[in-house]
Amino acid sequence: MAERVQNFINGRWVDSRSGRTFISLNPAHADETVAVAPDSTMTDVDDAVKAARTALPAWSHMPAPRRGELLFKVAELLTRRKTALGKLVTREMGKVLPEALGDVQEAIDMAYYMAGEGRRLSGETVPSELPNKDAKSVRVPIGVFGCITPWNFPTAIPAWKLFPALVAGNTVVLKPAEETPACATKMVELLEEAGLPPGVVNLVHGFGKTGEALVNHPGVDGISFTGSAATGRRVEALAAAAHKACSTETGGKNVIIVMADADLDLAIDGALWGAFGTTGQRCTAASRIIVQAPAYDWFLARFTKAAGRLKLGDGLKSSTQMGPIVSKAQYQRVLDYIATGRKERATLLRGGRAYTKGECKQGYFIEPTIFTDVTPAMKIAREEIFGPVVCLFKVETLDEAIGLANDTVYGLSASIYTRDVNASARAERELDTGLVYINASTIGAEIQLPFGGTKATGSGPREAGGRGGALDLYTKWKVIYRDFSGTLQRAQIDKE
Ligand code: UN1
Repeated sequence: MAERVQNFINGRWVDSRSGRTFISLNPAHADETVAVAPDSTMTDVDDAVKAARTALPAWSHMPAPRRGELLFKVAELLTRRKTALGKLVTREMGKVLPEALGDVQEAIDMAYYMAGEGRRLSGETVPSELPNKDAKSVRVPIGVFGCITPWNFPTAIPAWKLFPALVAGNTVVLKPAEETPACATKMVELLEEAGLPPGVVNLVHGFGKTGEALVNHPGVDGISFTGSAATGRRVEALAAAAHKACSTETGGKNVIIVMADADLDLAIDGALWGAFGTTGQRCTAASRIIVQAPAYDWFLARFTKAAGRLKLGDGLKSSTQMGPIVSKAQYQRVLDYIATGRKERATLLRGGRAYTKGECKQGYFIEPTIFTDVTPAMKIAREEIFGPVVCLFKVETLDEAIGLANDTVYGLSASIYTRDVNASARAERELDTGLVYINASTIGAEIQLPFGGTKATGSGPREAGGRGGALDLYTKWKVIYRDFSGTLQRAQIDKE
């Protein structure tokens, strides 16, 4: 049964003023509509931004621990609804249920973590150089934030953005991906149920033009975007031109290095999880695997065999190991990349086709695909594919592996499998990525540490927790000097 979802503006559920709608589908059964959602216009965005601006003074003045308490409630509601929400994630986005539950768990973890920030949000007090004067720095909210989220983590990524923004005292307008409007709506329903005041969180559904209206709106002070590299560049340019705070998290061309001395069975498990987990639709997915020569043939044979055994199907079935691609457009895009790889004369070792057997004929399934004989110049070696497609490379030395790993415009996640502590230390230092894993796959970042990458992977402060994480995006520093000497004291000048 298709669900009718709405925008949420100033505490009320409303349709778009345009009256237009769009639908989201179940990618495992594309004849099943999951939700009908409003296709929002600039006017709807304007209504949402105005509501967020109106709500800002009271929300930003509420003691941060009280804002944190509301997030604790959100965490509890999310925990209670985890199974239902997880099933919805699988239906609307396609990932297998255990991963969908992990998606919701990541949102729960972020809610608890950021709720605790309500009692920290700390700045510094430092001594003044003058008598009878004190000095401190405090974090203050940026204002109204526009948050634009992707479909691949339809509950976790809205949580990464909304929860730190809210605990820091910002108000928010969320524009979720058009592929997953029902998941975003459930998240916002939970925030409403937890008791957030009207206007503090607003939701506008729609496509790129809705997102662009949000980025361009003069009432928006900051933008947080996760999505494609091309759109990210555009968001960065628009935000910079208007002096808005901005963080983008975009593409990756993540890599696993397998040294010959590694625990190779473990490396196979990590490679399968990194390349084909979430059907390769993670920013952190491994799309390049570099194997040292003595282990190459063994690795190739085992990896190919294991990939061939993965069971494709509806993610709600417990036997399924790999779900569909999220949409027809993405499905076509991945198939086009596979065609490009063949044209570029890489060897298609396995997979490479749409999978239409049995129950999969109505869905957007693609076989786990492995290319070898890939040169670093090929498109499939350079561009983010965002599907179950992986390129294998053979190298002789660690230097060669690190050089190849860094030969990309992106820099999100990299991993090395080795038992050699010196090799792991060199990799840790020299891999130019935001995340480095030793003896673990490229995916599975934890929320209490900053998340993001180098080079074209994005710009601005990192997402998620910890020092150097999301609070640096959602707050700005204010420094306060208080002179209680009752005299004119001239810093730097009155020193004897
Ligand atoms: C993403 O794909 O955009 O590290 C986020 C991971 C997850 C988050 C991925 N915790 O794979």
